[in-house]
Parts: sequence; C-alpha cells; structure tokens
Amino acid sequence: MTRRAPFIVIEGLDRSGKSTQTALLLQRMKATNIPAQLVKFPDRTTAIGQMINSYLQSDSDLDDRAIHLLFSANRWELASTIEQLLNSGISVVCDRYAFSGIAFSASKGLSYEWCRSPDISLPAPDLTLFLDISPEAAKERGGYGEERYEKEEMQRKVGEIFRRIGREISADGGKWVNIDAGREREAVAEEIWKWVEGVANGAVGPSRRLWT
Ligand code: Z5A
Ligand code: MG
Repeated sequence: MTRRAPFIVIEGLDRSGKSTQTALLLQRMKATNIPAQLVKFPDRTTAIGQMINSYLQSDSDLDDRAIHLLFSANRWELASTIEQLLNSGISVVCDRYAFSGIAFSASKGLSYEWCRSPDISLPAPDLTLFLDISPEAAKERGGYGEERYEKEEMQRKVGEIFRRIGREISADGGKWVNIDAGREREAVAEEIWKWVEGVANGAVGPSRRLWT
C-alpha cells in the first residue's frame, strides 16, 4: 500500500518570502527524491480564481463576505485533488491556505468564527510553517503596496490573527511552527528543511480535516 504523503502549508505575512521559500523547498524535495507538488492559493487560473484576481487588483468591488466565500470556494475546488495527491504518495506544498482566508477577512472586521466556518473540514495540514516578519522589514522588500491589502496597519492586524490561529491549531494537536523570516533566504530555507525532513521521514498519521 502507498504511504500517505504529508501536506505542508507555508503561511505568513505579505512579502515574508512564502513563494520564494515554497519554490526552494520544492527544488530540494525533488533533489532528495521526495515526490512533491505545488499548490498555491488563491489559484488564479480557475473561473473563481479569476474573480478573486480581479478583486485583488481593484478592478472589481465585492462585498467582504462574498469575496471571503470565493477564497474558500477556490480551496474547495482543489480539496479532492490535494487528497488524491497525498494518498498516492505525493507531498503537497501549499503557498497560503485557509489561515490566510481567516486572517485577512477577520482583520476587515468580520467575525473570526464566521470567517472560519466555510473552511471547516478542508484537508488539514500535517505541518504549517508560518513565516513571521515585521511590517517594517516586509515594506523594504520588492513589490510591497501594489495590491489591495498591502497596507501597514492591515498587516499588523493580519499578523495578530495569524498568531491566534497558530495558538489554536497547536492547542488542537496540529503542528504550527513560527519561523523568523526576516533573515537571509538560505537561513530561512535551512530551518524550513529541518521541519520538512522531520515530517517527510517520520510517520504520517491518518488524514485529518480542519477544525473537526
Ligand atoms: N488572501 C485572502 O485575503 N484570503 C485568502 O483566503 C487567501 C489570500 C488565500 C494575494 O495573495 C492576497 O490574497 C494576499 C492575501 C489574500 N493579500 N495581499 N496583499 P498572494 O499569495 O497571491 O500574494 P503574493 O503576491 O504572492 O505576495 P506575498 O505572498 O505577500 O509575497 P510572498 O510570497 O510572501 O513573498 P515572495 O514573493 O517570496 O518575496 C517577496 C519579495 O521579497 C521578492 O522580491 C523576494 O525576492 C524578496 N525576498 C524573499 N525572501 C527574502 C529574504 N529572505 N530576504 C530578502 N528579500 C527576500
Ligand atoms: Mg507569494
């Protein structure tokens, strides 16, 4: 029987280096003969993803709840694909997940519980690596400020909600790791690799669903 592969999520604040680190991690997994597949949210390639893209680029306006549900629907579109990959022994490395959904929408003033509910029962990560960086350090990195949510005050609130989610996931028996992402790329990548090697070589339990 094929061993279930781990589901690894890279979360973090804007410009913390999620996409950079996801790419480095995938390269290293492949070089080490660990089969792995990238998933990124929002997945802007689907019909729902295109609506999200147009909202993020401020080409369209949507009610806060409507856009929240679109982000969640965009994850549900890929939920069974993620499960199939894991069950066939291919690790999934995911650039942002449901935690971004809650953090961004709740920081606009929507209730935390309401924001969490549409993502209840999505595949649960075996490991979540949270890339932490100060808004000041993030601001110095390329491209900051081009999209709708990239304002400093918003980023501060988003960070607080992410930390709350992390505490709750850990209290629930999930694996949530805070990584200092303000360092050199290589130092961050090395720490990420240590955690990933641990789950990739260790026993992965039965698949779980988020918040169930
Ligand atoms: N959103 C939401 O509201 N609800 C949801 O459910 C989801 C998302 C899933 C777009 O997401 C928006 O959608 C986002 C959250 C919201 N809000 N905003 N704004 P996205 O994932 O598409 O966002 P992005 O465009 O990929 O940006 P990002 O994720 O914030 O960036 P990043 O991936 O963390 O960073 P990066 O692209 O790897 O690096 C940024 C720059 O820093 C780049 O120039 C790098 O070369 C540089 N970099 C990276 N690492 C380092 C180090 N270590 N040192 C120095 N410089 C570095
Ligand atoms: Mg990114």
